[in-house]
Amino acid sequence: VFAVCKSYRERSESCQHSLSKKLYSIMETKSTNLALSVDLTKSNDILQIVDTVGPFVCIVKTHVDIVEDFSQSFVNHLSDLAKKHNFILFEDRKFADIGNTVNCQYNNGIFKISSWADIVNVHPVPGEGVIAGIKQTGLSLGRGCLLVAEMSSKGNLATGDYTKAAVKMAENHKDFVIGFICQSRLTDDPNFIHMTPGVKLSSGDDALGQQYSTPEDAVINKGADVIIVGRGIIQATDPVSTAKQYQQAGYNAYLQTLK
Ligand code: 5BU
Repeated sequence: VFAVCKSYRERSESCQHSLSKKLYSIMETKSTNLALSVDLTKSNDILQIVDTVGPFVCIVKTHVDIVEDFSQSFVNHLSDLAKKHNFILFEDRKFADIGNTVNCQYNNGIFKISSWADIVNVHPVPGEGVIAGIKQTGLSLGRGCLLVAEMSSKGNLATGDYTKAAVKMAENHKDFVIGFICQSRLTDDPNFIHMTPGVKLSSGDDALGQQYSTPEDAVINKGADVIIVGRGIIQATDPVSTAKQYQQAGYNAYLQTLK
């Protein structure tokens, strides 16, 4: 077990970024470390599941570019639900270009991501410019950014020195980088939140290289602060009761790390 075995309240006090503080206080208030990855293609389906599962999650993660009927009204509704149920919006855009281009992609086009997403993530592969590009707009809006330091997919290249370099990049931008998408505990610095995708109640994989671990494995062995769950919930017969199961499994695992 890793060294950061602090309660959400303590973590909230020992991190700097206002968004991290907000996230930890949501996690504490709602007793949840569950992020819902709402990978659906119709805005009404997304809004419906988010409204019912919202009480059990601290984050809703989107892939806005798969929404067929995207509109400003969809984003307004999603933001209303974030307020209603007290969760944070994370657009899983994985920016990966030069700073100027990612800044344009963050602000413009149909999605105008910077106007509604509290958190986005970036691949460190282009170098620090990718962070600077997002930060140029995001910092003054109070947004935060996660670095994809490791991936859950089979054969991915985000390992070893690449992952170490990602941690260094994050340390150079503590005012804006609030953590990592990762598969292991990368640092004990309380400023960095570790979020882990590839989580399902039973481990295994899918047909396209996704590799799953259980909530317990992710939190206790891999050191995840937040578990990210997509199909495990959205493809369940009863997404609400399944979300509760993930919430409980994730939260109980967290409680075990405090012992
Ligand atoms: P799943 O249905 O629980 O497998 O969905 C996982 C989500 O997390 C999906 O939106 C992916 O794009 C996202 N993801 C991931 O699975 N693995 C990674 O390493 C990263 C993101 Br980064």
